[in-house]
Formats: sequence, C-alpha cells, structure tokens
Amino acid sequence: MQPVAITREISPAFADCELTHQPRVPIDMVRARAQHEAYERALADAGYRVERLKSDADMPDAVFIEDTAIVFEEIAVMTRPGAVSRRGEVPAVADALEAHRAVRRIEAPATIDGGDVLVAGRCVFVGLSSRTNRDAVRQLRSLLASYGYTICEAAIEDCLHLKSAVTALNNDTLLMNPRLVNPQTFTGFEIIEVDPEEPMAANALRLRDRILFPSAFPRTAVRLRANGFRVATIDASELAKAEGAVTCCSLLVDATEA
Ligand code: CIR
Repeated sequence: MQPVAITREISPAFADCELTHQPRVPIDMVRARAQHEAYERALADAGYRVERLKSDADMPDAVFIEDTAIVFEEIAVMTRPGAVSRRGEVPAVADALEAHRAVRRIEAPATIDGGDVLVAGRCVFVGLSSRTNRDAVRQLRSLLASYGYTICEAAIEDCLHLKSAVTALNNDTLLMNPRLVNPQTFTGFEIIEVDPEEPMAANALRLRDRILFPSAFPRTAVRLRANGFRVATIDASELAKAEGAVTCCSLLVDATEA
C-alpha cells in the first residue's frame, strides 16, 4: 500500500514562530509557501500520498508537524511540545493519525518535541533539550515497552533538537555533526559526518528510496552520494529562517503496518 506523508499548511502567523538559536529575520511568505509546496511535491515524487492539514493564526509553527507526534510501526505517540505556544497544534494531528495508528499520549509534566526523537530500526534515541525532559523519556519507554525498542537518552549542545545534530539515513547509518552530539552515544552505527563548513547539514529526511536534503548543503550532499545514497535536493531556505529543516515538515506513515 502507498505510504502517507502528513504535512501541515504554513500558518498566516508564521513570522511569529518560536526562535531559540537564531535571530528573527523577515520571512518571505510567498517563497516559504512555494518551498513548502516543492517539499510536498518531492514527497509525492518519492511515492507518498500527501495529506495536508489546515493550520491557523494561533499556531505559528504548525508547519513543523514532526514535533507533534512520533509515528512507530505499532502506535503513534502524541507529544506534549516543549514550547507552550505549540501545544494547540497537537489535537488536529491526533485526529489525522487515528486513521492510521492506535494513538497514545505523552502527559504532563513531561514535555517532548518529535524533533528530539530519532528512530533507527529498533533503536530510539531521545535528545534531552530545552524542549524535551526525562519524564518524557520515561513515558515513551513505558508506551513502547511491549514492542521491543531500546530507548537511549542523548545529550545535545548548541542546537534546538537532536535531529538538528543527527538523523538516520537507513537503519544502520547516521548523518551527524559530531560537534553537536557525542558520537559515542551511537555505538554500532555507521556515521557519516557533515562537511565541517556545513554545520547545520545533519538534518536529512529518509524516504523509501532516497534522501531528501536541503540544497543549501552541497558539500554534505556529495558525501551522501559518495556513500551510495540517492539524494533529492530542495530549497528550504525560508523554512530554515524559522529554525525548521526537512524532517520537521512531515510525519511519515508507512501504510504497511496500519
Ligand atoms: C520551533 O522553535 O519550535 C520552530 N520554530 C522550529 C521547529 C523545528 N522542528 C524540528 O526541527 N523538528
């Protein structure tokens, strides 16, 4: 069956997005929407049926839908986002996920953003960040207890989310900036480092048969191709002004396990 990619339209209030590590700069909304549409086309080209949810003026960061849920083969876990301004994004995403998975929830006092959760095969790494705390790790461990996952904490430095520092290219290979996360946390994995001139290049979106990757990081793209990965590039520069990258704009739902 065709896999699904759930996306969310850019909010009219996108300019009021949360910012943690970057200064606020003007966002060109027309360009941002065009880039988002190109992103959705790239998902469709890779074989996904794109399901786009509506957003609203009271949820500036809604386009970064990854932060609201973690989709596993067996269940979907709704997050409790670390930024209070983002908690209203969750219910509509839960409604959409009900069609695909049994939905579970992270509860207060835990906070967690999906951007802090890296899944590679049966290994789940959770970044302890300004958005994600240990209560969330405990709850995630208990929600996943019967499914055979190993859950590990990962410390990060100088970046928003774990997946700003490391993402999975397949079940055995990670793309990483070792200055933002300790490679020793990931023993047993093959590690491809980002080009040192492209420190923000560790966020790559693993699709079924290719990697979707920002065109802003051509040197790291060369490394990915040299390691045998098929790479499709998109311009995500306007989304990057809101501290977003390629993984955060979709929730991928593999239809085979629904
Ligand atoms: C935020 O600070 O929450 C948004 N402006 C950016 C979220 C990016 N999400 C992600 O990388 N998973």
